[in-house]
Amino acid sequence: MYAAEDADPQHLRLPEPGAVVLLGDLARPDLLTVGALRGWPERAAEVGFECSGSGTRRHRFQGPLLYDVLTAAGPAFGPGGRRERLRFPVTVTGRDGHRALLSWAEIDPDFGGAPVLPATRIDGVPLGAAGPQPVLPQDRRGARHISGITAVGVEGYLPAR
Ligand SMILES: Nc1nc2c(c(=O)[nH]1)N[C@H]1C(S)=C(S)[C@@H](COP(=O)(O)O)O[C@H]1N2
Ligand SMILES: [Mo]
Repeated sequence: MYAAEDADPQHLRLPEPGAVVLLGDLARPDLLTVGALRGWPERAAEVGFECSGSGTRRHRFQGPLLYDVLTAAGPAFGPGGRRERLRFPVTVTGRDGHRALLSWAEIDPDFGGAPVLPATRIDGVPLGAAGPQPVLPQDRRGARHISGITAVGVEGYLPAR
């Protein structure tokens, strides 16, 4: 399996097109594919992103909640209850090096509760070899809708006190 120390997820060698490694401080690191993610309960999101060049782009995305997928991987939050969860960033890395940082609290229903998806379909069409794409319905701009992602990381960042 891949470890978080493989510090350059941009150059991870993945077993199939569209596969994404889920790594970090997790009990169950995983390999996410559109096929595997289609087994999860699905949400839909109608999203419009304002783009500088091309106006507002509207799409309907479907996929599981990122929160559910990451929770199933067993983040190592420790015994401190919900306060522990505030120390964990969620990183999303594209093959081209475009990256974004979310926080666990942003997607956690006890805090921000944003219904972020790894989308497996766009406008009804399966993403397949394009791989799952993060969709953040709360965003006005499309910059976190990263295409060609290779890795999602969940790592305790701030030391526990
Ligand atoms: N991998 C990758 N994804 C990316 C980007 C990028 O540079 N690399 N740019 C982002 C930005 S700034 C925008 S506005 C949207 C544009 O999405 P579109 O190409 O589907 O219109 O893609 C986002 N996803
Ligand atoms: Mo953008």
